[in-house]
Parts: sequence; structure tokens; C-alpha cells
Amino acid sequence: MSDILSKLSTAIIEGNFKDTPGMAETALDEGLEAGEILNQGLMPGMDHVGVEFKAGNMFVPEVLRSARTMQAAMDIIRPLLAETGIEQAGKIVIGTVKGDLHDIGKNLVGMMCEGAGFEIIDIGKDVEPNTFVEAVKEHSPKILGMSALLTTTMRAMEQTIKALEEAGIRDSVKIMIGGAPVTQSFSDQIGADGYAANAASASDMAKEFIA
Ligand code: B1M
Repeated sequence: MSDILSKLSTAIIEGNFKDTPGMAETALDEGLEAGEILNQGLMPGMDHVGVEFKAGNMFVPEVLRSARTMQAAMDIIRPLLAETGIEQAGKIVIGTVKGDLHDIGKNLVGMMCEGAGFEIIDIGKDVEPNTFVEAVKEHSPKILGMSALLTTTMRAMEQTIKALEEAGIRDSVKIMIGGAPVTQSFSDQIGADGYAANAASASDMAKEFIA
């Protein structure tokens, strides 16, 4: 791996969001392609963060810092990725369900999945079932992600899946759910395709969905 790519990986792991945009620019000045920077510099760094988070060696504030660093680097290379037509892993529409204002976990999941190469369409928090339906129709994502942090709002996930069924588009997407009160058995009960306990698992699951 070139020196600058390995420096970028380390910067992601260390959450060095101040220096990373400059490093991404240096990598481009050295003639590296945006895709190489993403796949061989940024993503290995974020993969490492995911592994360490799952193992309990990194904690939420550190992961947020790494995710912010990833975003800062992505801001530099994203326009070039689009220009060169580098294919992303696919689109994920993600939101926090109706009645629920908690979005920190959802944002983290979005950032980890962006780090894994997905294009994230974040439709925010307190999202009505029909707004999810409209977003799926508009963006044709491969994956729909729903987050809920309240026991009282978990049911909105089921309502959203029903709304997708009624619109005849349920089978056009894989549905991933998560949030502190959500469990695998709840996911099975409401007919989601998968439950992820944390952002690193969510990113792994998204990759499995499209494999
Ligand atoms: Co609220 N809140 N809150 N809150 N809040 C909790 C969730 C609560 C457990 C606190 C408590 O009582 N101990 C409790 C819920 C109880 C329950 O229903 N079981 C609670 C309550 C009751 C409330 C209010 C009702 C309080 C009130 O007003 N009386 C109110 C509800 C407002 C509403 O939503 N309508 C409320 C409000 C708020 C704030 C607005 C003040 C704020 C949210 C700010 C924001 O998000 N922008 C807030 C916060 C910060 C919390 C706690 C303290 C922290 C949540 C958090 O961000 N965790 C929380 C207590 C706690 O968890 N210790 C609490 C960090 C985050 C990284 O983790 O969100 O779990 P988490 O996300 C993880 C995983 O769950 C998973 O990956 C993430 C990263 O690893 N994950 C997914 C999440 N979404 C996923 C989606 C996926 C896959 C994985 O696929 C798509």
C-alpha cells in the first residue's frame, strides 16, 4: 500500500478529521484515483474501526470521531467518484421511525455503511411510514434501514413494512432494523430481513445483503 493510503487508514482509525481532507487532496495530487483512495485507504480504516468496536476495544465517541473523519475525506473524493463513475455498493435509505427523535445511532449506522461504500439517503427522524414508501419509490435503494429507540415507536417499523406491502414494493428492498429495544425475534415477528445490534454489524449485514 502506498504511504499516503496507509496514512489515510491510520487517520480514520485515530479520528483525525482535521488533517484527513488535506491527506485526501495529497493522495489525489500524487495521481491516485478516487476509487483507490476509498477502497485502499478509507475503507480499510473504517473496517478496522468496525472490528475494534465490535470487540469492545473502541467506544461510541471514538467511532463517531472516525465516522466524522470518514465524512471529511468523502467530501473531498465524492465528486470525483461520481465523475469517474465508480460504482458504489448500492443505495441505502435510512431513517428513524415515526414518533421517534433519536438519531445518533441511525447517523452512526449511516456513516459506517457509507464507509463500506454505500450511498446513504438519510430521510431523517420521526419518519412516517408513507414517507419511507415514497423514498423507496423515488430512490430504488437496495436496502431500507429503520431505527427506533423507544419501545413505543418500535411498532412503527411494523406499520412501515405493512405500508411497503400495501404499495407492492416490499420485496424490492432488504429491510434492516435496529435500535436499543429492537431484537432479532422482533425483527422475525414483523417480517424484516435482519436486525443489527450496532453500527459495525449493520455495515456487515448491508454487505451480506448485496453479496
Ligand atoms: Co431518549 N430515551 N428520550 N433522548 N435517550 C432513551 C432511548 C432511554 C432508554 C433513556 C432511559 O430512560 N434510560 C428512554 C427509552 C425507554 C424505552 O422506551 N425503552 C428514552 C426516553 C424515554 C426518551 C423520552 C421519551 C424522554 C422524555 O421526553 N420523557 C424522549 C422521547 C423523544 C422522542 O423520541 N419522541 C427522549 C428524548 C431524547 C433526546 C432528544 C433528549 C435525546 C436524543 C437526541 C438525538 O438522538 N438527537 C435522547 C437520548 C440522547 C437518549 C439516550 C441517553 C442515548 C441514545 C443514544 O444516542 N445512544 C438513551 C439512553 C441510552 O441509550 N443510554 C435514551 C447512543 C447511540 C450510538 O446508540 O441509539 O442505541 P443507539 O444506536 C446503536 C444501536 O442501537 C444500533 O447501532 C447504533 C450504533 O452502534 N442501531 C441500529 C441504532 N439504529 C440502528 C439501525 C440499524 C441497525 C442498528 O439498521 C437500520
